[in-house]
Amino acid sequence: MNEFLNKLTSIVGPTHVQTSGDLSKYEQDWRKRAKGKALAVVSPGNTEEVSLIVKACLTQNVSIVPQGGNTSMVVGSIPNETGTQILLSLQRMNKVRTLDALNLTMTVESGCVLQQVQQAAEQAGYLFPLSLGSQGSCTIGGNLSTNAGGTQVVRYGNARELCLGLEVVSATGEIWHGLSGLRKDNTGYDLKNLYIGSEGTLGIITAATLKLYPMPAAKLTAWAGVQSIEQAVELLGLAHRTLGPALSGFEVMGQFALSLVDKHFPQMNVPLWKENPYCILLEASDNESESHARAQFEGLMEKAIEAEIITDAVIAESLSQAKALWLIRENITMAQATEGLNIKHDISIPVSKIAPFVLHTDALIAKKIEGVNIVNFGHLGDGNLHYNVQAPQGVDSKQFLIDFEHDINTLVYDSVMEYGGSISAEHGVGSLKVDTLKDYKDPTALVLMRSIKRALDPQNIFNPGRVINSL
Ligand code: FAD
Ligand code: 2HG
Ligand code: ZN
Repeated sequence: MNEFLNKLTSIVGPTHVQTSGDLSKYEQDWRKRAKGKALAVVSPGNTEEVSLIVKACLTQNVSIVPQGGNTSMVVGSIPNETGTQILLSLQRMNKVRTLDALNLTMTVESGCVLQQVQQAAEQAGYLFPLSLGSQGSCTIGGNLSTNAGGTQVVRYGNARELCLGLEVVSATGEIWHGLSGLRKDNTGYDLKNLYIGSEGTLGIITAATLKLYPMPAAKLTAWAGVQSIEQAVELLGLAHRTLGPALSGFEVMGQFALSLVDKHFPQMNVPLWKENPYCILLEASDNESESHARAQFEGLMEKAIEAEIITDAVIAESLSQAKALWLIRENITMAQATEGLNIKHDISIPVSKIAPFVLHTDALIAKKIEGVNIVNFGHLGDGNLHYNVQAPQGVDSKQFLIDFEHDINTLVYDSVMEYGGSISAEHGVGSLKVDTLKDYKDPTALVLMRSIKRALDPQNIFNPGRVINSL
């Protein structure tokens, strides 16, 4: 093994192969659901180094766990406990390579932090719309590998839809130069879309060409209270009809989720939560003007109040007020983490079935566990709920997971299937949902997925055991 580590050192330099000291930021997932042990943490500085590392690992049959910002929700980016895998951190590969204003694209290395990509686009006068609560730490490589969603999908699509080309190191260590900025290219199988969403199991993404958009002339943000999940869905329909393509964000937040923000971040002054079972955060992005956007937005709110869909609303009057409203939404995850572990479900349901799903599933869970709390919030505009289940007041959250995680998962995912949904909308499968996927994914799809894995990674060198665990 020493010879192998020397080989890695000769590729990336001695300071970029770590085998001792505190490596917990690479070896432990942020929710502290699992901790692994790496043979070494290796941090390449360019694509050629990644290629040489993969070739070295192939000769020794050492598997590789790629990692960006390690913000995975599903324990996808840490090594297992064996101490035999290398952790490949892409964080040093963080250059913006080019920005092509006429083609509306930028090409960045995969270790660029999402916020850095957004800022580079903004400095050139453009918008890169992918937007997540973790944007200060997650990387674009991680976003593409998980096909991340976030809060702007209703208008711009998820990470897949924002990517035009990739550079990837394959499982033979070859470099696929696929950084095209083309919007049309029908020359065979869509390799880019195989790698996107593959969670590091098929290849290492080293760079990407991303779509840029003109900066909207105006953005408007509102916070509204509704009395039921049915009314939340009704408001979404009205927002689509009134705003058309200007609707750029539509988030739902249940009362218990907001009570956690109020409890752990009282300085945030959460509006309207005490008197409404759900609140909605709406955003419109307009390409015409502030006055046009405001007139349209205020029209929507008036209609919604007249039709008694919403009880009350606050429209942000300044950028800082809008930011403050978004900060409340983005901090629901941290408020949950402060409260203690809960059972997370990142689910997708057709929008038309969201209300019946929530009513049905809420009732089943309440019947099963007295006093249980449901942290229900998420990207309603995309039919994506974070339907998380929290221990009743006074019950230890770790013990709650030991006692109920399996049964609650079965209850929630069975219900998701009944309503035509998916067990992962945006966070992916990682390790946490591998077994669940086997039970809920179409069996033919699983066979095809295994064939793809065997064809592209015959030695099972990339992130083994994630997404699919038996080949
Ligand atoms: P990591 O966690 O490091 O890795 C994720 C997966 O991608 C792993 O399987 C890893 O092996 C693989 N991978 C990473 N980089 C590469 C690469 N270059 N090549 C190949 N494989 C690679 N997710 C959403 O979708 N929407 C949200 O709204 C959202 N909000 C969040 C809010 C908070 C506060 C937090 C903590 C997380 C949130 N997430 C969200 C989850 C997470 O941020 C995303 O999954 C993100 O895309 C992961 O990026 P990362 O760089 O941290 O990847
Ligand atoms: C979000 O939308 C994230 O804020 C996190 O996807 C969801 O905490 C969660 O369950
Ligand atoms: Zn989310």
